[in-house]
Amino acid sequence: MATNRTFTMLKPDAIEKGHVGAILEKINASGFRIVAMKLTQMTRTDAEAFYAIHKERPFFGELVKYMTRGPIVAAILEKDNAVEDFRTLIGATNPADAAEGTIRKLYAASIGENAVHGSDSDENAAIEGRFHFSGREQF
Ligand code: FUP
Repeated sequence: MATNRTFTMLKPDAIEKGHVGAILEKINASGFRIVAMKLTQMTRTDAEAFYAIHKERPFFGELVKYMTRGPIVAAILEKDNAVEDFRTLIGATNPADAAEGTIRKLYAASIGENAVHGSDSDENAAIEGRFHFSGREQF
């Protein structure tokens, strides 16, 4: 079923390398509207909870360290078929496998530091949006 919202994070490597402007430009040019957005930094507890599904994986410790080492930009995006279209825009998890022109192909260094997150389902988009944005924000 088509939906209209997804959730993204521009990860610490994207901010460190100064790619925030270019990535947001691409997101806007691809027809997504920014519904909510903030610069924030995840605590270790935040990152462990956000990525709890991966807690048994060998890369979990590195993932938590990476996601907490500096600020991220968290945002809720709106567009028809948002979840699927945003996954297409960012490309494969491993930038080596990502299609030409995708955000990860352009800006990600490796599977471990892949510049951007995109929700993988409508249900997770709602959960992840709530994780980062309290009910106080108006959107
Ligand atoms: P994605 O949905 O494309 O963000 O990818 P996953 O949910 O499978 O993975 C979440 C994050 O875990 C990735 F963005 C980076 C990290 N990861 C690794 O470091 N190594 C792996 O083999 C897989 C994922």
